[in-house]
Amino acid sequence: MDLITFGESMVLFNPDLTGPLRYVNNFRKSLAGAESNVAIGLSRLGHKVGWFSKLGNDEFGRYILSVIRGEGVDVSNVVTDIKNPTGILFKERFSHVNPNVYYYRKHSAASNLMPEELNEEYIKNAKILHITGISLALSEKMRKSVFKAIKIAKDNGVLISFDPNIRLKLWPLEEAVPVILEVARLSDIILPGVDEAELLIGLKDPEGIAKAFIEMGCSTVAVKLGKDGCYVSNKEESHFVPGYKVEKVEDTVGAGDGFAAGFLSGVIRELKLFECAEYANGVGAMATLVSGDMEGLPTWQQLMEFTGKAKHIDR
Ligand code: KDG
Repeated sequence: MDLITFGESMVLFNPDLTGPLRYVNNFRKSLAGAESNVAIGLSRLGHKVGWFSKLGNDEFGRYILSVIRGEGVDVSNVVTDIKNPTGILFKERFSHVNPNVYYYRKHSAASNLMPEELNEEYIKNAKILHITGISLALSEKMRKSVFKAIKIAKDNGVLISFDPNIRLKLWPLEEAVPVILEVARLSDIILPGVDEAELLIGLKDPEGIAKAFIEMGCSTVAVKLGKDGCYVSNKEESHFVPGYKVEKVEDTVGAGDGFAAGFLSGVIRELKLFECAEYANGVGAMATLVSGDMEGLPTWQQLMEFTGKAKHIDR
């Protein structure tokens, strides 16, 4: 596999109206989950990707499995939980701010994924292991699973990519910071948002942030700057890479996962740091054009057209 990742995927219920959920009667069902978003993004970009988790023995679990499998992602290591249900979440949309997210995932199947349920061979044989801070927040078991996966990866020369993905609805900042920084120190590639970095290390300027993570031991840092693009750095070079202008943002949730997929696609293709950043910005921007957490993620051809590197032929 070019990359494997694991974490909780959930059924997302998206309201058909803006405003408080108590007035909404209709929802569109779709898929959410930071790690599966990255896996699907990379699969659409043409890579061999695996995702695993623990799913409930229920219709929502079967739905998630079939969607992710249908996107061409390997799901052969997914575990079924006969006791606990698949998690779900609702979005609540208002036109002036990012959507609110309400989780129903306490004691979910995924938060019960245990270290002994990891397939060592599967992790050992991947080029990259991608993890996020969401898994660290879910439960003690899941946190231990992440640290075990990191250990297997490090012992076998598998590159570790880490998106801190701070979710303050899942754990308090005081608990999150030391754990996330511990994982950051073990990671090769780190993809923090500029606001997340401020929460983690108290710095606001992208150059200072990148320098701090490189001093912690990361070899590559991509600081996400939202619509302004990103700042990327490794030991040899650094660049500010501007973002792409989009006409109408439909949904910002999932843009960071799109960014990760675009960046990691560049890493897998062994592109220059600057190009990895361009593609990260491109996929991140495209993810915001469509409602839903992963629906807007492009194929490689679509990304080339969006970034002006190929011509679009519409008929
Ligand atoms: O990054 C997008 C994710 O936040 C979303 O798909 C849901 O995984 C999710 C979470 O835990 O918030």
